[in-house]
Amino acid sequence: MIINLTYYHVAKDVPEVNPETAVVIDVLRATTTISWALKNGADSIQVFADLDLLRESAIKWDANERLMLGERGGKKIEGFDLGNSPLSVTREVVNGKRLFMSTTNGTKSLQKVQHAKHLFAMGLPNRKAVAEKILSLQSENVLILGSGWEGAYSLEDSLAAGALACYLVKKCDFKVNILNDEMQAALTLWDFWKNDILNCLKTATHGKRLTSLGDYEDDFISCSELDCLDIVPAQVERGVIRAS
Ligand code: 3SL
Repeated sequence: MIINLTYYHVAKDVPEVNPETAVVIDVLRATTTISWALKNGADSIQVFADLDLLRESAIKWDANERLMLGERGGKKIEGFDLGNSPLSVTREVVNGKRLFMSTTNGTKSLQKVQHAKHLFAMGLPNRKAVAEKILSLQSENVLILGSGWEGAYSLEDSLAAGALACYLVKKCDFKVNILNDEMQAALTLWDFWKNDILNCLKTATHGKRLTSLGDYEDDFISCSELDCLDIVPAQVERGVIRAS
């Protein structure tokens, strides 16, 4: 048995094939928010790239059981219930609800690989949980996709891709093949920053963007915490994610 690992840092680079297992990463902050929302009892999260489609779908849902959340350019979308902070998806707010979500980059990455047999969303807090799920599935081909920023590379997603690959290489009883240079570089990046994750997130361009928008210190802390969540957000039907 082998695991072949490939990493793409932006959706447009992903080849038009349906991967067996895909893991989407948006450390700052979509996949961290998704993981915390499910941990805090959200029923499910439906992701959209298009805001009109999101509104059309949300309106059909019982008003007491739905929330619209998301951001554009880091800022909450007007008329939405929540922005995209992992701190906002508390149990009191999300428990039992369907979350209709759209973000600048993360939800687009999730849509890009929505035809994968298994699709998971991962941030640093649930790195171990997702890695253990992959090992239990014995998937031979795992495609890891970062979200970047509007088509550009992001340091923090590559860091998390390296963190996932590092865990798999260490814990896997069988051979792990690193299939592309991006995956190799992500592993090196993880090795460099693994003891200073918070600083890495703040150094990243998107970290600096958030810092310029206001006080995001608690978001940075939440997004940088490693292996503290036992949640595996998994796509259960096209565009709909539940805890598994
Ligand atoms: O780009 C995204 O998908 C977001 O996660 C960005 S933000 O951190 O909410 O600004």
